[in-house]
Amino acid sequence: MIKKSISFVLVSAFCFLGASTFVEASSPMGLQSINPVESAGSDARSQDFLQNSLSKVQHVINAHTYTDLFGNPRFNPNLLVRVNMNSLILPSEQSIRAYFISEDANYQNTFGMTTGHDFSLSAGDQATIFANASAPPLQTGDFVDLGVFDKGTKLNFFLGQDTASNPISNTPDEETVWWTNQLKNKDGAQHVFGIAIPNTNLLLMGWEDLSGSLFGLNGDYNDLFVVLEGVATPEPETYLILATFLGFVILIRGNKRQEAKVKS
Ligand SMILES: [Ca+2]
Ligand SMILES: [Ca+2]
Ligand SMILES: [Ca+2]
Repeated sequence: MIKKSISFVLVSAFCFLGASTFVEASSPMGLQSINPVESAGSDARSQDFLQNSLSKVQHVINAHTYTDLFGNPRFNPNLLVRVNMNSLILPSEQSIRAYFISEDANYQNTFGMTTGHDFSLSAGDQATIFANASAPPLQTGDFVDLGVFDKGTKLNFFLGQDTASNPISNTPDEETVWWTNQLKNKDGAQHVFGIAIPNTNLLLMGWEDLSGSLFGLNGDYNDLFVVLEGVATPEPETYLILATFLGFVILIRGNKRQEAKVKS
């Protein structure tokens, strides 16, 4: 009887401890975490983020979110403010941290990263940042220290679609793993919009978790909002702007030529 109550107390104590520590999905796709997730406000740097930066981040999210015909919010920053997420190259040595902001996703996605030209995910790699990028278990302001990266390092981020809901059966087959480098996506679609938060060293990412064949041009890009701290602002998506501009020029020229033909 005494033994039973002792074990009961032990089990209760264990459950209590379990509830107070962070609950994470176990290694989705066989990947390991880069560093543990730490609670919002648990050090001076993250307190500063909550007090001085979070409102700016939320302002930027709201400023670039509109309601579509079905009443659903869509995050869709225009081309002038989007940064080129395929050129996250560090201009100097940086200590980088990722903050979870929010998610509006039915899937339980995995957020992670690689560096350089490495877009392969193999079991055992230390690649996950938020193994389950869902709230709960995450709360706004929870963060992961990604480490200190050398000048010139190229950062690649990915979102694994629903890989946290059944981590055991998932393998890194990469069919529905979406990268900051659009060319690495099996559906060929862009899955992330990035915006630099003005007057800060913060970069906001808004992710779309559905395959491009399903969302078409109407992704809501709010399936995960993450902020990177310590990443200097990359170039804007100028190549897209330039391409659009050239498209217009060709169109106008083409029309003028046709007009000239009709007149002649
Ligand atoms: Ca969710
Ligand atoms: Ca979506
Ligand atoms: Ca969504």
